[in-house]
Amino acid sequence: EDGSKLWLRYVPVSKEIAQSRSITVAAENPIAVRAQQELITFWRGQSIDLKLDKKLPYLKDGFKITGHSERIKVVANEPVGLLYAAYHLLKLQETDQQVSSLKVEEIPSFDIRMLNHWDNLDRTVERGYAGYSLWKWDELPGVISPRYEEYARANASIGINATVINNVNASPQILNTAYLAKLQGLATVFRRYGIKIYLSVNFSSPKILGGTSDSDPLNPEVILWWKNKVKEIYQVIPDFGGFLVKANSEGQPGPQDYGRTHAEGANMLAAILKPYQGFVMWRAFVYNPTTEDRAKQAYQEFVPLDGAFSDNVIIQIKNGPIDFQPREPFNPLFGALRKSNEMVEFQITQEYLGFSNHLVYLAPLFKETLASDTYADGAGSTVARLTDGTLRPARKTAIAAVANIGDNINWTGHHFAQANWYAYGRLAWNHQLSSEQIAEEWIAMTFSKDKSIIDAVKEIMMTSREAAVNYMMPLGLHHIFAFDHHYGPEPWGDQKGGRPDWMPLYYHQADTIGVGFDRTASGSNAISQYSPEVANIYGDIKLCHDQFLLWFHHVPWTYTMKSGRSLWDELCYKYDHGVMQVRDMQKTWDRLEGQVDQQRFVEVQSKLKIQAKDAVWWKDACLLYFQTFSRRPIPYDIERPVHELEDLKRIKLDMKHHN
Ligand code: BDP
Repeated sequence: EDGSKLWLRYVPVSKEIAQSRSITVAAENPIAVRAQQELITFWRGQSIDLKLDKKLPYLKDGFKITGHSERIKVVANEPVGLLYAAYHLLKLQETDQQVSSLKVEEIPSFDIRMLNHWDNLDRTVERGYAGYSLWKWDELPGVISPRYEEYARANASIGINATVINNVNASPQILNTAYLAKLQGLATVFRRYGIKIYLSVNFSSPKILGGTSDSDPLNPEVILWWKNKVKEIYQVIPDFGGFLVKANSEGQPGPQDYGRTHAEGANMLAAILKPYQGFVMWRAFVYNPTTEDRAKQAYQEFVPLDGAFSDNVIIQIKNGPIDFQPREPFNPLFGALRKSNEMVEFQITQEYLGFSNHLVYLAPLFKETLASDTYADGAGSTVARLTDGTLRPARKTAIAAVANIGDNINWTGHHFAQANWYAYGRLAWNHQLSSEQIAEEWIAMTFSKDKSIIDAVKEIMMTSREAAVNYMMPLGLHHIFAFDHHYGPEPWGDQKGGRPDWMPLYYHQADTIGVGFDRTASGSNAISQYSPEVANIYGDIKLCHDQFLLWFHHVPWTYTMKSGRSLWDELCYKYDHGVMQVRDMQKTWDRLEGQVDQQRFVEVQSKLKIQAKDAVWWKDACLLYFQTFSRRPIPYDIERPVHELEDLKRIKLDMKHHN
């Protein structure tokens, strides 16, 4: 049990079962035939008829299942809908749900359900903690690793239908003719599972690859280069999805290098992709080391461009305004862009959540953002409804997340990190599902169908995200991790010569009075970027939820919290609680010894030990450091620090070798 099978543990049926029922498909299509094949091999129940019905466009790539004990009918509007239905049926089977009378209709929440790989061409993975890249460029296209198909199948089983296979910090070489042949090899495998390939592109590609004089998006020579390149791509990959672009961000080139706007850059590419039905995902992750609050910069950059983007451009926006922190308020761009397509970008890889060492179930984080009410179009304008087309019609709706997948035998480095890949796919398919429901499905398919085991594992998962927030950055603290690797705590960090907006001091603003970033009108006024209904709450120290308090306010150490404690005491209790939550996760897991397979039991147990030690490390580092400002005792009823602050400051991890 090395975890390589993920949640796909179906067992082939016996000959007798196979002969006792029929699985038919009324379509020639290879994806439809694959759906049939999966069911022939693994379905233990009654006969099934799969059928395409082009008269049901409202289903999109979803499906309808009706059935009774003798026969099940599956109808879909697209072949891939039949495949999704097959996995749906197998999920019902694997989670012991009844299939004797079925009435199911599933229509996906988002049209484009996408993974973003941050994989480099040398097979290292930016912020990847599960080994090297899955894509073996040196062997492609001659050798097609069986893992490509396993990857595609796993994605299809949860409804993912799009993948950006390379890093947003993109090498221009990905567009080289030699690489396009390799991509064709991948695309051929993915296509069988209804997955489209997209590419991250470097905005300077024309100049670097094509030798044009510059990469100005208005330069006809540059436009011609892109036209030819796009044509070449579609010749080898006719169903190519489009481009993802990180421009003028963290040193990447972009249209602003030539005095052009993000819209001019995006629209140039969009116009070229349009005849092929291609899309441009243009990232809003832009900020510069200016005096302006980093949390405000993307909004300031993009809101003035609202209305200028073509209809096949989707602005891809990180869930929060800073950068995938354990907890952030929603990004104020959601809803504020009224005439542009918007999509959420989540991060599944745990860059700021303990890498693949910490067990942190991310469904609650994803749901928190999706359920956030922006009030942009009145009450109920949640991030989910603003991006899924229900409030604002869009040509295509989309959602993306940065993958946590590598060539590690268990795919994601931590057995439980698989649950985050799974949960993301399930929420992209149906954002109404609850975190608990998704956890239950995943546990039943991955570990055990035993109710008491499901309950215990679910308890661990459901505690884990809040635990991580508590032991890392409670009460709205953010960005206080070590500057280079982002693993451990470094609230004291002020790397000489480094960008001020990459330093923890910039974000926590601790002094002898208090701690926290004043983003109210008396400070950076970032709250003004939210609708008044939201700003009134975030901006008022009395109304602001504890979880965002230090995100929006500089709060005195003596301030009385809702709990009645002082801020300082509350902070101490939060860190301590986080540590205790991890200890409880350990206890619950240890009780499962003998009930889950030994290999995964021990591997998870070892990782939980690291997590428990790291939680204490975070707690001690942050409390001892902040205590130098608060000059108050750590409440005597909580665990005493076991480290010296000066020792912690000396820890230097070489995280480059973390993989
Ligand atoms: C940050 C990562 C960096 C990415 C960047 C991005 O530290 O490696 O390139 O986001 O999303 O979180 O572009």
